[in-house]
Formats: sequence, structure tokens, C-alpha cells
Amino acid sequence: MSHTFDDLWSELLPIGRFGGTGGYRRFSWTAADAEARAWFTEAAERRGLDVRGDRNGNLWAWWGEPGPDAVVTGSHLDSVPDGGAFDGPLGVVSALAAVDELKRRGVAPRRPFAVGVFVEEEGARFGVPCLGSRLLTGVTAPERARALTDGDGVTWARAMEAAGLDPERIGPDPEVVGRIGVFLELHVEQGRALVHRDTPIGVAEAIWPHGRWRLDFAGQADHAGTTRLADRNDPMLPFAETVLAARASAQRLDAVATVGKVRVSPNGANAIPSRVRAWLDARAPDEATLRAMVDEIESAARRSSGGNGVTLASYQESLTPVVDFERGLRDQVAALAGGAPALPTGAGHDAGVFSAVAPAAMLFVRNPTGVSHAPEEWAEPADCHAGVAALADTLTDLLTR
Ligand code: HGY
Ligand code: MN
Ligand code: MN
Ligand code: MN
Repeated sequence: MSHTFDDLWSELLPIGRFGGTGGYRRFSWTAADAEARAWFTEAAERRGLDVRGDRNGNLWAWWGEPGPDAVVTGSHLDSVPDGGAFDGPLGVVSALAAVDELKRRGVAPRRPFAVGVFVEEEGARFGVPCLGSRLLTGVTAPERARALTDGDGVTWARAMEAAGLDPERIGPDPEVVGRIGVFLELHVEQGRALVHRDTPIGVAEAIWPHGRWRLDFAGQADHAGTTRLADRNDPMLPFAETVLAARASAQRLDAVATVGKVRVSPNGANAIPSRVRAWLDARAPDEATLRAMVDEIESAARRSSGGNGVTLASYQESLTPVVDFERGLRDQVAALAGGAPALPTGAGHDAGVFSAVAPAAMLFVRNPTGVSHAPEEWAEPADCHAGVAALADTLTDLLTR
């Protein structure tokens, strides 16, 4: 198979690279995002696909006319701060390379077929992951999305408008969603299960339930040098104890909990903070364990806040229920991928959102480092090509039955 994957990959790779780390910063509705979306549109049109944006800013590149019972494959182009090159883009580039392979094979689709790119999958700028697919399917209300703000106070509505789209139109789109007959997402593995199994391709079995909570610890700013310890209401203390409590609870419940984003105000080296705003990312194998862990962490945060004369306000920013991918489709994709193993994952995906409205499946491509959401994320070219072949085989089967 001559590989257009390599050409496509080399076109996209420089877009949104950030600083000297080799990582990416492709946030929704920024210049880097616009450049990536323009690249996708041009690359898709170069292949004769008809690219249409939906009311939420997602892109749909149709092979022929849009229609019911469509086969849709795609992923996202946005990243976390200093993210890896593969998380999202691998699925988009592989989908376009699979289109080339289908054309090379002379496949004549018997049902509508589209390649999709979905906005704000990481929720890195506005806080709610998979926002494009959640808006589309009605999981997130448009008025909530419009009001979401980034770290500079820019709302989703303003940012979308600056990118040339009308934020008043966002919301559920039954016509677009109603076309999806089956959804397929290829994604770099975010772990080392395929390395351990010494195999290049896997399929997704389930997505752990997970969510994000914002914890606002409010105390009293004061002078770092003249304020006795007994006179302090320092929000940094309950924050610190909450981080430790999250780790202990996750350890005990065999789950995961992360505080990766913190904002300290006023953030002065010689001032006791007035406020510490922290985001908890919590994930567990089942919803009862997730609930129990978050309850434990919030109780620890409240206890410690009370003990330090600090107030705590906690907000659930997003909650993603467990996703069990439909067994029949999963086994079919696994068989077409040469008996690929089925893997659970703690990572959320648009395929998880779409699994609520149509049969959905995911293909994973081996990541030798197992690292993701960091510049060290990696996939060998040969494994990327194997991913394209597995995707093309699955699409051929789905499109010609
Ligand atoms: O955070 C996640 O699970 C995914 O990478 N959006
Ligand atoms: Mn990600
Ligand atoms: Mn992703
Ligand atoms: Mn001073």
C-alpha cells in the first residue's frame, strides 16, 4: 500500500506546534485551530469530499451526498496544553488516508460516508470535553456552552464568533445526528496495553465513567512576612490536603484522580493567596466507585477548609457516564483487524458520545511510550500504516454490505 498517510501526516505535523518541547497547543477557535481546520478542509476537498460545517462548528467531509445510515469516521484536531502529536490527529489523518485506500481499491460505497472533525474534544480551553459532539447530540445545553469561558474570560460564544461562526445557532442537530448509522474512531492508544501484548492494533471495549470538578478555596490574602500562622486563612493548605486526599482515595479505590490545573490568586510570592481554584479530574471503573471517590475527596476538602477558616465552593463541570461499546460491532472490527484485543480505557472520546446515538467502535494504534497528553506520545509509522489498513478494511466492510 503506497502511503498517503505519510504525506498527510507531514502536512499537519507543523500546525499548532508549541515552544521547544515538541508539544502542541491547538485550542479551539484559535489561529492554530483555524489553520488545522483549513488544512483538513483542503485535504478532504483534494480527495473529492464535500466539506460542510454543522451549527456547532464540527466539520463533515462527505463522500457523495449526505444521507441516512451513514458510516462516519473521524476524531479531533484540538489538543491539551503541550499535548502530543497523535491524540486526535492520528484519527483524522488515518481517515483521509483510508479514503485514498478505498479509492485505490475501487470501493463503491453503498451507503453515505463521511469523515468528521469534532471541536473542543479536550475541553482544554473551555473546560467541557467533547463539547462539539455533546452539543450536537444534546448532552450539553447551548446556553451553557455559550457562557463557558477560557482563562482570559473569553466566552465560547465570543471565540466562536471571532472564528466566523454564529454562536446563536449552536445546539442539538437531529438532522445531522440522524444521519449517523455507525461511528468509527481510530485513536492512538493512551497506555501500554498493546506494547505488553506485542500487537499494533486494539479495539475499545469500554470507556471508564469520568468527570471534572472545579474546587474554589477562598481564604484571606495577607502579608507573607507579617501574618502569624494562627492568624492565617490560607486556601493553599486545604488545596494541598485535597490533592493528597485525592491520591489516597484513588489508590484505595483502584481508580485515578488528578489535579493538573490550578490558579492561585493573586499569585504573589510574598502574599498569602486569597483564592486557590483547582480542577479535579476523576475516573473510575464504574459509576458507584467514581461517586464514592469524589464524595471522599470533597469531604476531605470541606473538612480541611473548615479547619483553616477557608470556604469551599465545588462545581461539577462535566460528567461522562460509562461507555460499553456495542459487542457485535466491536467483535466485527476486531476480526477485521486480525483479531485485535479489546481494551478498556480511561480516556474519553467523541466515539463515546456518539455511542449514545448509534453503534460506535474505536480502533487503537500502539503507542510504544504509552505516554499521552504530553510531547512523548508516539506511534511508529508502520503501526500507523497498520491502523490505516485496519480502518480501510472496516470501512470497506461497512460500506459495501
Ligand atoms: O481527557 C480525555 O479523556 C480525552 O483525552 N479527552
Ligand atoms: Mn486527549
Ligand atoms: Mn483524543
Ligand atoms: Mn511590601
